[in-house]
Amino acid sequence: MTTPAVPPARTHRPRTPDALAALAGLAAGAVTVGAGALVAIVTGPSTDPLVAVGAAFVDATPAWLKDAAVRAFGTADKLVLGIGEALVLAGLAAVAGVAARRRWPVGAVLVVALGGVAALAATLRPDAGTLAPAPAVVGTVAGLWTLSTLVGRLPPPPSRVDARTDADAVLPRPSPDRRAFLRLTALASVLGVAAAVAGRVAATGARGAQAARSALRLPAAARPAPTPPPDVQVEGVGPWVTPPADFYRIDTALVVPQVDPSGWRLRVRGLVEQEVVLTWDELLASELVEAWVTLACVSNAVGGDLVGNQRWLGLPVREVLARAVPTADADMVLSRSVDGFTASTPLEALTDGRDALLAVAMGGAPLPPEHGFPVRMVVPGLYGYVSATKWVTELEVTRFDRVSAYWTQRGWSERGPVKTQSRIELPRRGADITAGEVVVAGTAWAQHRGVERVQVRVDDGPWQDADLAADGGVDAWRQWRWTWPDATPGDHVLAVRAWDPEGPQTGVPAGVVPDGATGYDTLDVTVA
Ligand SMILES: Nc1nc2c(c(=O)[nH]1)N[C@H]1C(S)=C(S)[C@@H](COP(=O)(O)O)O[C@H]1N2
Ligand SMILES: [Mo]
Repeated sequence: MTTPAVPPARTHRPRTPDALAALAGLAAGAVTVGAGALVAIVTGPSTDPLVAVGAAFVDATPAWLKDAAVRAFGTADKLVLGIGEALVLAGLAAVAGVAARRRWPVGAVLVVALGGVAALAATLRPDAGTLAPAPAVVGTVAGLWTLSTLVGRLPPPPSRVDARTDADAVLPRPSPDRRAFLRLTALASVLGVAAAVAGRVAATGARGAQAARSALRLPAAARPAPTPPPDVQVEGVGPWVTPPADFYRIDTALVVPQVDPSGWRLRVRGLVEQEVVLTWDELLASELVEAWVTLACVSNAVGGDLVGNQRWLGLPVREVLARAVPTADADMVLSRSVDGFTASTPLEALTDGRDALLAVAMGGAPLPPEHGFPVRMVVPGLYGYVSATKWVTELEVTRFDRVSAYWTQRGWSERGPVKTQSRIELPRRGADITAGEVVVAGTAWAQHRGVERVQVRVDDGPWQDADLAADGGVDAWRQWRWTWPDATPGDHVLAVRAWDPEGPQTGVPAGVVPDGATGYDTLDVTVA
């Protein structure tokens, strides 16, 4: 490519300054985000303009869209949201740059409007302090200043000058002015991005909570969980105990809340005779119990993997409720997390003797930050969205007819008992299968009721009983195995169903909204 000796043709002239103005807009956008992230180191990660706007977006998400996002992206939904937000912001920043060169007030108003949205979003967060809008305000000021500095170095738009001077004003390619502009723009962009990264790292590294977590020595359980018999595990089926690192993560938190246990409190209030405040030290000094509980997400599709089994250590919720003494008219406990998420749990499920816990440990170690450190709820038999509040700080004893929880306000059912389900894990999808004996196996769950029986069906044949693996407890899932004695060459469809004490799971297909999917998990196989 050669540089034309003659200035570019007329049609190029208006485009070049616009392209440069768009770059100026992008640089100003980067500075805005970076300055905001730096201020958010002080004011808290949830006040970061990008985080605050993303969180407001998440909170405004109706059930069907959340469902679609989880279905399409699984637990990468947050990453996808972040990328989408960055792309939208980049587009708007480029537009602001172009507008600012043509008519400065238009560009400036656009920047201020964007900053205003971020400031408002940060202010409306449930955990917002008085300084919540500060990152957005400081970011907007820094962005405006960057934009005016950069755009001021560009030639004015054609409408402001006559055609002749405009032609002269276009910066020729090798011009020192143009190079200085590009250098300045690049510098602003790099500084902005670096500040954004530094701010994010500093905010999520929140040393208080992390250090406290690594220094933590957990007390022994007053009632340890039974050691599961080795034959809870069927060979080839996913692990009966889900490693914490593989445990599904579902929540609305764009940045993992960093809660320092030394400042943690659980307040029990509402329809109680006596308000109770529980500190971290009091919690650890209590008689803690341990239980195997399989946690499931209401967004888990039939055959899906938003379900996991673990050993939880914690204080039974009924113990703190007993100290508070709920009044006779109460029928629900609204648990609330530091980030404002709420779940509505029937009071009965917390007091009927099941192992509903204020859990502090998972698999013998303090809760991982993304699974609720320092304290979360775990209630056997209920989907996570109505029971498993992570980073929990408040229990409001109340009534279903008075308040509704986070997901109920967005179209999900106010109650969410786990539906009996089963899935096929062997043969693996796409595996080569030869005629003769074929092992079919998988997992079934009916938390707090228990899996009584699992059956497999080949094509339109009769349901046949599978062997159940050892029972690891009524609140945990159960593996199963069936030997298909005479798989014949050709295409077949395998289906599975589990039974709880009330009978077989329903085969009627239903989606996850509003209270969990139903239907049989099936597997298409080709036998060679
Ligand atoms: N604070 C908070 N707790 C929460 C949620 C949330 O969005 N915020 N999501 C709930 C949902 S929908 C589920 S399924 C479980 C998932 O817990 P896990 O991420 O530890 O698997 O957490 C529950 N607790
Ligand atoms: Mo969930």
